Amino acid sequence: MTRMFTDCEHLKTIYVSDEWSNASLQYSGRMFAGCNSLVGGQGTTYDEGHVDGVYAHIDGGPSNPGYLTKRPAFTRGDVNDDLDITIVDVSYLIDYLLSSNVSGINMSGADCDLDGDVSVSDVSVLIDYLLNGNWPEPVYTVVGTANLFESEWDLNDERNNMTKGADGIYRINKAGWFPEGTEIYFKIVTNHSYAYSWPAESRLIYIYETGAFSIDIIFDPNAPDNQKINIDMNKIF
Ligand SMILES: [Ca+2]
Ligand SMILES: [Ca+2]
Repeated sequence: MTRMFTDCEHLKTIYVSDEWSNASLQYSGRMFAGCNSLVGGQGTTYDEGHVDGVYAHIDGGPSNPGYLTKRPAFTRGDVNDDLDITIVDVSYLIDYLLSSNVSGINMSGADCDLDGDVSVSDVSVLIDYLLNGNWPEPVYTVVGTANLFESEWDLNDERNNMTKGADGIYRINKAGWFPEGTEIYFKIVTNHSYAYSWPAESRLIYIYETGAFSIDIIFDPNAPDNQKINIDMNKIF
């Protein structure tokens, strides 16, 4: 792989799968020489002191820098899985809807409205995205046990839709009186579907002491999975 990417000065990203390894790389002199625009998946930038195959691995950030980027399992809207979102994806999506032939289709990427299903509504969402560069605002709903949420695990109960704040964080407040030992379970779902929902199982709110409580459920869709949900609970009396 000597000089494999030498002077590819416009090359920004090199995608590889999890399977990639540089362990058996023998000849890699100047592999990345002159790749001034290259950036690894964790932000490692080109360094002329590291142009051979030592950096030919998935970027691990400052502690384990590399020039490569792990290929995502899917990219929203990239129906044909070529890492680009274009009008070609619309035609792949329509072909799939007409033929039900999944070959060449990344079904997760094709679910443009994130409702867990590939249907004609994904076509209009994808066309909108291509025209204006934005995906529609998702609807986040808390679904759970009726002791707090009034309905039992109902994906479509509008009363449990969360409200987005100016800070981009979604919130909902619920209140009720509960005897000690009450168990309240919930999940937060996207666009009335479990396809994108947190946490993976469900979250428990356990009432340790009989009383009336005000419970704020706070959701940050951009936080890492284990930090998306916060609960702020106050005993009123
Ligand atoms: Ca594509
Ligand atoms: Ca869909």
